[in-house]
Amino acid sequence: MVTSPASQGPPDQDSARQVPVGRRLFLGMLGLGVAGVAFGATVQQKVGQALGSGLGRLLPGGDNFQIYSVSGSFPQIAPSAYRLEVSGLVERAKTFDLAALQAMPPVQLVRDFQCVTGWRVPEVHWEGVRLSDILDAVGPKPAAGALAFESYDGVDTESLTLEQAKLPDVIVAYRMLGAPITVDHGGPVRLYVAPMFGYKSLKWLSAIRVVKSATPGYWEQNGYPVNGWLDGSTGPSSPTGG
Ligand SMILES: Nc1nc2c(c(=O)[nH]1)N[C@H]1C(S)=C(S)[C@@H](COP(=O)(O)O)O[C@H]1N2
Ligand SMILES: [Mo]
Repeated sequence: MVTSPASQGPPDQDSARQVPVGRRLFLGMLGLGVAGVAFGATVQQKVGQALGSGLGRLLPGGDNFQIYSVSGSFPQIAPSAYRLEVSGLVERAKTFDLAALQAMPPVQLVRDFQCVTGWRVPEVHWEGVRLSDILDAVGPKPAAGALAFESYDGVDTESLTLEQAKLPDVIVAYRMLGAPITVDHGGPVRLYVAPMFGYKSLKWLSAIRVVKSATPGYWEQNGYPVNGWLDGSTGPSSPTGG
């Protein structure tokens, strides 16, 4: 599964975990020409430990994700140090810590996770809070039309229109695969945009800026389709064919 041609049989969890993460990452980057994918030895070691920690046994089907980091690093944020800053065109800018997010009404989703490069993980469990609940807490101003997302990695960015952000299956997630989100998967908190391809689900989410209109994110600037909808449609906001 690490080389992930669709023709391969069921992935072997143990051999998958033994493949150095730098290699997994490199494979994921082929064709994009993205720079800065080199890993420091320490990071590789830490990630190796994370991957060897038994994640694959938490769920039937296992953790068949490929691990991505365009910055070449995995930000280590202690849960107690985590902050999500929400600002911009809002009535009440707010900073949420992990406890504040966990005190909000939780939502659970079980969906297939799909990267545009072709790999897919069936029935991944997620838990977090609706982005729409966070928006309700800050009160977008009338001029607000989109959201810009920032990562603790300082490199990856994403965007959604305000309308997309209000969909009930767009969440700020703090659990994934039946456990708190691990560092390699973008923990303590990442975005999970269920109706779109994986690149929209920004890891190590640090800030949400409410803005007037959407600016293409990192992956879109590197050639990924701005249309991130999994079903290839133009989405609920504009009927297919429009
Ligand atoms: N900060 C950050 N978020 C990211 C990425 C990344 O490189 N950096 N890669 C994206 C892509 S292309 C995919 S498919 C998923 C992969 O999630 P995973 O690394 O947990 O498997 O994360 C997305 N979010
Ligand atoms: Mo991806």
